[in-house]
Amino acid sequence: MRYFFLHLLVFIASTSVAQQKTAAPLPSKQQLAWHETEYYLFMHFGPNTFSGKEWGEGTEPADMFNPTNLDCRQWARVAKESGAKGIIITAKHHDGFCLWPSKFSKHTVRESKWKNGQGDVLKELSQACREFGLKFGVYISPWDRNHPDYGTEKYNDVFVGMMKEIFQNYGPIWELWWDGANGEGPNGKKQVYDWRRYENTVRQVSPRTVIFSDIGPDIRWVGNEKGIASEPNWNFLDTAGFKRGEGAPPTDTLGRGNYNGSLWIPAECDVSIRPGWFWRTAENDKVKTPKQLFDLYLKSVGRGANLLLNVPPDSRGLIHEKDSAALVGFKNLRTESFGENLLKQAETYYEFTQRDFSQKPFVIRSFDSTVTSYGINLQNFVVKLKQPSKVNCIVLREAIHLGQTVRRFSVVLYNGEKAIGEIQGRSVGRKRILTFPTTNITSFRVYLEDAEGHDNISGIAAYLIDEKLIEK
Ligand code: FUL
Repeated sequence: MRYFFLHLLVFIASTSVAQQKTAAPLPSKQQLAWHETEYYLFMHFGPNTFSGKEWGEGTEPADMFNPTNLDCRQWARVAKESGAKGIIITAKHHDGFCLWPSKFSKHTVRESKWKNGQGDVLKELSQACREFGLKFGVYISPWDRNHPDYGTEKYNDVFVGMMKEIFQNYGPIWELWWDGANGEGPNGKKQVYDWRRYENTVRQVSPRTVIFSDIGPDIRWVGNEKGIASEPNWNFLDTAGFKRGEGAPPTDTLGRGNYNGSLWIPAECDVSIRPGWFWRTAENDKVKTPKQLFDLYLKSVGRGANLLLNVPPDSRGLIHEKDSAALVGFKNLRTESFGENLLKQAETYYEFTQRDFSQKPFVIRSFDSTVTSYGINLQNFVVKLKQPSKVNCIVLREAIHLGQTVRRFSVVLYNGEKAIGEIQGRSVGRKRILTFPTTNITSFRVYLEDAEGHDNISGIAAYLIDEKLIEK
């Protein structure tokens, strides 16, 4: 803790973009854009929606898939209204049923009664996403309990062929979600997945797609299915020697990342709004409440990760009323909570200290959590509020295009000269939401400890949110 600075009366700051050395690795352009998507929906849909199973056997008749009223525009509208930035659909789950008429399978929408075999969920959903300005992503399970070639080398051709079909017919595909599961197929054999070939295919056919799996290459699994990121959460991972699925790093490593990891592979938190991944009537009364969803938001997005919230369409082919109501409530809580940045009212009162005292005092303008284009290179700084205010939430952002360099920080709350509270943490990353008991403050200081002189805080905000949302 650098209390040395506490007694300094002169606050000096600089707006210059920190261009000193940044720690490698850095995010790719696609990863940076992905970070900004923050929260989006997962949709598990397929024969399981009609059978009530979580993992279909692959022997379910294709006719089982028969939504009575499928409306992908409704899905997109609900997603949009809830503030989600995209939708990732299970194009093929472990049961092998394809939601598009793939020429590589005989177990698809084409073989179902739905729309007399003329339907195509990927087509309808990709169009709806485009119409509503949402990103479109696809989950595709390499494990296939239906395909006769599964367990043989030929299946790798099938899987590659399916991915190509998807990219060519329904692209652009924003995120591709690879499930690492590797069970037995209809012939009792497990497949030896040719991950290298799969990855090369995606890079070749759709270089802008970000690929998720336990170990990336672009986005990693957070190590749990509860929607919770670790604190700290490093955007780095070492993948050498690890495999997808059973050979993946321990789940707590996936959660935290590697402090000095060699690759930029940030965490995505997947979780379902219901107990299961697929819709079933019995769980209509078990939909998570807006408050629970808000709490997950704090523990995922608020720890620098992204939130992938599963909202499974029902057997009508619609997002159930209970789920859409919860999503609207969730959206409202975020709007109410983060609608008024208390630091915005008095931007001329921001004062920042820097070690270099030769500079003139400088007031930073429009310094809020939406600023991403620059960082300020400070060891610590003070934020003075215009008037004493009740605060229980402070949000920090790091200019991650310059890397993730903040390794430890603390925020000291002041009322006048008196320090009345302190919040400590380790990682900041794309966004760090700190909550604490409501405190009446006049200023606070942010200390970037272990700073090496190239830390880049690019955004800061303070809020007073409903205490019920953050009570322990
Ligand atoms: C897991 C699957 O086995 C679950 O069914 C679900 O799709 C989840 C998101 O990934 O690996």
